[in-house]
Amino acid sequence: RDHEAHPAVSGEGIGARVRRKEDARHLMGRGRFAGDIRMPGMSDVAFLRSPVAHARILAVTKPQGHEGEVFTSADCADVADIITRSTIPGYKLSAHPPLARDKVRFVGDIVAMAYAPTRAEAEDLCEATLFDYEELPAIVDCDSGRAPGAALLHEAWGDNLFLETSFDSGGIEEVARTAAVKVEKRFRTGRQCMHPMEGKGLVAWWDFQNDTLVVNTSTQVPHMIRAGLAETLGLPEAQIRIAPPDVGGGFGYKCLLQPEEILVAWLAMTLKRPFRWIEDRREHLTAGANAREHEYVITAYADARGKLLALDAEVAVNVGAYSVWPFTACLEAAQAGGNLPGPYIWPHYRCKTYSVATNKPPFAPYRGVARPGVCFAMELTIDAVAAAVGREAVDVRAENLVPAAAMPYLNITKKFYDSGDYPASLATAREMIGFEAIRARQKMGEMDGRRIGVGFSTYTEQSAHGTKVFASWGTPLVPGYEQATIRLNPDGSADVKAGIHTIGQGLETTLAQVASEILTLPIAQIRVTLGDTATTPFSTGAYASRGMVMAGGAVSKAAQKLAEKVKALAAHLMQCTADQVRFEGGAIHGPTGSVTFAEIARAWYRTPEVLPDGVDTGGLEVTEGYKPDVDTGLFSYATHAALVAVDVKTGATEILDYVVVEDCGRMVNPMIVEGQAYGGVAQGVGTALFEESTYDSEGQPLASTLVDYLLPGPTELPKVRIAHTETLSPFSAHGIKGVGEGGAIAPAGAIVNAINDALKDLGATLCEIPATPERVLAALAEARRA
Ligand code: MCN
Ligand code: SMO
Repeated sequence: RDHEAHPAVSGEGIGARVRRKEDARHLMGRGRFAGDIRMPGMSDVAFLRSPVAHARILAVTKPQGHEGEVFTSADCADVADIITRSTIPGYKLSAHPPLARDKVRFVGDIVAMAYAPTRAEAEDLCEATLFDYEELPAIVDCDSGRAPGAALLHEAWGDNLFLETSFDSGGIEEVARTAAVKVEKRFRTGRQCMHPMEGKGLVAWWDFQNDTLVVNTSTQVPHMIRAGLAETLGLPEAQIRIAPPDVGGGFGYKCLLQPEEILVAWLAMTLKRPFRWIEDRREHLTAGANAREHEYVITAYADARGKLLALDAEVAVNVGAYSVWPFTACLEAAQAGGNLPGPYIWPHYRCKTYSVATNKPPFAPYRGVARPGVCFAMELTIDAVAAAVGREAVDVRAENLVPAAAMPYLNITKKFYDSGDYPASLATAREMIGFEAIRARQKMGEMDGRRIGVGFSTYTEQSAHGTKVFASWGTPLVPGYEQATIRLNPDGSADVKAGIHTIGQGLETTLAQVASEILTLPIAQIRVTLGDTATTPFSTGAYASRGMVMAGGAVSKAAQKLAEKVKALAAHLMQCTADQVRFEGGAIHGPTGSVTFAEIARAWYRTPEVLPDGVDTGGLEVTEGYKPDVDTGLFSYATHAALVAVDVKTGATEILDYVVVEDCGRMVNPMIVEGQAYGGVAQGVGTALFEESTYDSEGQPLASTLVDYLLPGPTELPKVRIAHTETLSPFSAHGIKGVGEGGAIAPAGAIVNAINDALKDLGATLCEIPATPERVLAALAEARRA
């Protein structure tokens, strides 16, 4: 790790490599997750799930003597279907009854719910509930979903497409006639589950004191979940409190309104007692929302040196049975179309996307959203263009990246790349991985007979999504703002409260660092409380790599307003003017002396009568909202480089070296940024080599345990060497950009390019992930046949 590159700045403000505040409780087992909550009289909830992928429900028989403890759709008629609207023209609405009504549309769709004193008893009640189904043909892949005469998931639609989009910059035909090089490729990415360390879970109960439904749910987006529950339960939003406990990872999975969440909350609202549901791994593997199943058909045109001229693409995404709330089923495909050109200059671009409804679980955002697939397809395309013109891919890549001199750059799909030096990041990665030495080593061959290869992958990561970005995506349920409150306490410490939540990504520390940057208080004296809708200002939530910029910006603005108030009081106490007051080392200095934050607080809270007229009577508490100076999001970027060894006898791949050169503007905490990059790479290695949620032709999930669904562990992960550059965004507070998803975007591109580099003498090329041993051997066999 590159610890020395950026020494901590003085103090604990922005840029300081301080230890995370939240880690003390987590490392000592003192965290409080949904599964840790105990309440008197609490019942456990279990769900009965459809065993078939597509069927009509004919009849239900509940176990005798337990009618009041088992619920089917008929018992919950007052629960509204999950219907997720969008303003995108042509988008088709799906209605997802939290308890299936007439039809089931995927294995795992909920058909009944039971509660009992223990989970085991609740599961027994589910098992004793019998359903008669009339099975219907299952749609499992995009081709059969789009085939004429296909069985329909949502009969009224007339086809199985949530949405089709097309983009055309014009000029493709002209280029196609004249371009020296034409490369045609098909790529496919496997379906994935998200596997946060803690699965989804919640406790819901009725608070008689405040006449309020309280939901302790493991979520990334508490304020949005409140709106979603209000909509589906028909309870006023003000009568719902979302008080999320600690969240053991979210990665996108926990930014949906889940049917289980609605149903458990409904039980608490209806029966006025506490209920709990904790997702188990099998539920997560077979019924929880999925991500990443993309198919690409790409034609790229270039000149004889590999200068990119035009890109013609089709993307189909297998998005499952229903639109999730609040993102719809179309986020993935629409993002894929918008992001495919990547960090490169493409003079012409045409793209059609299809969001295909299938009898699989719904699609949710997962770290990187569309971009891990997009980056994989684009980076393999670049290598294919380079192969076609007989040059090193790393050189072709460098010549086509948007150069620093062109920043800010509006790309072909109107993405506003605000700042950065993409070629420099590639050059650094090339140097760090030791590109020339690897080429020399390849000529010598490996002692153990394996083949080594090197691959690169460069991407942009849109971050800091605000109101206008979400509006342009057509998701009216997502407000896009962040706000924060800061208060100076009587003891001179500060409280920061924000509606965004902490999900493992470190905001408890980094938001304190932002406040410390302004006030110079040590972060131990800044308490950060997040997510509880009863005590925090309205928020959108922690996803889309927006937390640091948006909530950080709000904390910064609020702290600056608070600083003005403090300075006015300090000026009075020190008999000087406010502009003579400055903060340093947690104290307040004037021309002739200093006071402490505690003295200021005491003056306001305990002896307000001594304060002169004209002193602000608004108190020492400020709430502010924030948005960056551009409405288009801010773009971080990185280059990843991988060195792999492939065993052509077994097809196994080992990652020998891995380099990340990243730029997220000003790093608030470089240690956390490195953790983000490392964690993202771990998930990206899963995408590249291991993880796939496979289904048979009848829509039955085949990977229902962690023996079938392979997650990479420490032994599969490389030592990641990370280097940073800090190109400050000119458009955000402190020049900060987001970083939360980036690590997961690039690995598949870099690793599979490296595998293909290792196999290039044998004429084998992989175009599908995960690059399992079977797929490597199949590619080798195909090369031998050709
Ligand atoms: N940060 C920083 N300096 C910057 C940018 C970020 O120090 N210039 C730190 C901050 O602590 C910030 C974190 O890095 O919280 C991630 O930054 P940001 O990109 O703003 O992302 P969010 O805070 O909005 O977190 C969500 C993001 C997403 S979208 C996914 S998916 C993901 C990710 O964060 N899920 C995570 N990282 C995760 N990390 C953990 N441990 N658990 C998850 O569920
Ligand atoms: S997938 Mo991240 O929660 O946007």
